[in-house]
Amino acid sequence: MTDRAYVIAGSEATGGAGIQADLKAFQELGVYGMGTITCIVSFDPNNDWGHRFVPIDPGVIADQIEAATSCHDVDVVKIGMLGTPDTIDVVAGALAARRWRHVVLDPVLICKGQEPGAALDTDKALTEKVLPLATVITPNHFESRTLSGMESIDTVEDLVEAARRIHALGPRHVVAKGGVELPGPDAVDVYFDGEEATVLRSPKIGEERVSGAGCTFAAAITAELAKGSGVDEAVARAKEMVHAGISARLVTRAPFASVVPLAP
Ligand code: PXL
Repeated sequence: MTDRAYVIAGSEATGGAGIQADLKAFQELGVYGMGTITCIVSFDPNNDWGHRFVPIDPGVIADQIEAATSCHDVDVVKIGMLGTPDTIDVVAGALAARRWRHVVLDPVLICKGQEPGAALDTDKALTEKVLPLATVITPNHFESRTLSGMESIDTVEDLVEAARRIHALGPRHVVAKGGVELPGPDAVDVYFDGEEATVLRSPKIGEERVSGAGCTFAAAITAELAKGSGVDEAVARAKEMVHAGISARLVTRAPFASVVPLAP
């Protein structure tokens, strides 16, 4: 296990999503993982499993990034949930200060329990400061609508259009995920590399969202890139991993199942 990958993301204590899922995916794909925590999300079983959200002090985030990047020679990083404009500032600054072969951005936009006003500021800061640094971005259906400015995404053609529009915001590679929100029997993703749009499909496994699927997808892309795969190959392998992980999902006491990151 000599290839190394880095993740800057939030903690999600149940283990389904966030940095817990990311590091499992790295390990499963044979990559040594290191991680920096940006915020702590604790689902609330007494309040409909809503998110309790606590940001980490920006200085502590900077310290973690300094520790990880000083200790390890690493040039591939995944960015997960950031959560506040202050966090985005410190992470964007740290990213810009180094050369990265790949920055994989999972643009986690809203978190239940956050003020809608704060969420808008966060969306704007993410779009302005982090999107242009990303080499790969993996928006889900909601994030694709928000980032593309499209009112609805109902067909594969709409998803292709969203991927093209998001590409124009700066990232070199876009993987727009249809998930269970895009009607039809398949989970469809559109990979756009700036020239060509490729449609990836796998049969949907049920119609319910599974916690951590998006985190696992972006983490698996990151791990594969760390091992030297091309982006197209990394995306295809990540899709296989998410399919396997959703098939093996854990039923929990919460009203959602949790993905189990499994190498395909
Ligand atoms: O799945 C999105 C996500 C990412 N990161 C953290 C989360 C969640 C969803 O709950 O809590 C920390």
